[in-house]
Amino acid sequence: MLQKIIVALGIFISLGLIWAALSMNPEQEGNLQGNTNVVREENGTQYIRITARGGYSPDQITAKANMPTVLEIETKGTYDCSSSLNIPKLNYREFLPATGITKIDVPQNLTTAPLDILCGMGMYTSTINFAS
Ligand SMILES: [Cu+2]
Repeated sequence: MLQKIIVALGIFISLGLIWAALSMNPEQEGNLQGNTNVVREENGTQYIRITARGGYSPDQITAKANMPTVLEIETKGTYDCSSSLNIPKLNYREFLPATGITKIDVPQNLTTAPLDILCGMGMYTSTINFAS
């Protein structure tokens, strides 16, 4: 009897752990993603991919300084405030489509100091740091 209860408890706890691991995974991936799929270079231009949904991910990015740069802001069923995009240094303030990729040019002379991206109310942010 006791053995059965222990086995049942074991299964119950295992399932709980698996469920917890599965449900945590997407967020962890987002945070651990780092720069691997975020910054890429093509034909002398640097592309920075940022996901806008419930905030901006990643929220800290390191890119190369003094390079023609294009931001690619990706929305995926984004209906929250992060679709209202504000980039003060670019005088950019637009509503993004709920789903899609919006490309924004960053002039090379603005790729030296950190560039802040904010939602319309300023509660979500992401910062691109340019390192030479
Ligand atoms: Cu907001």
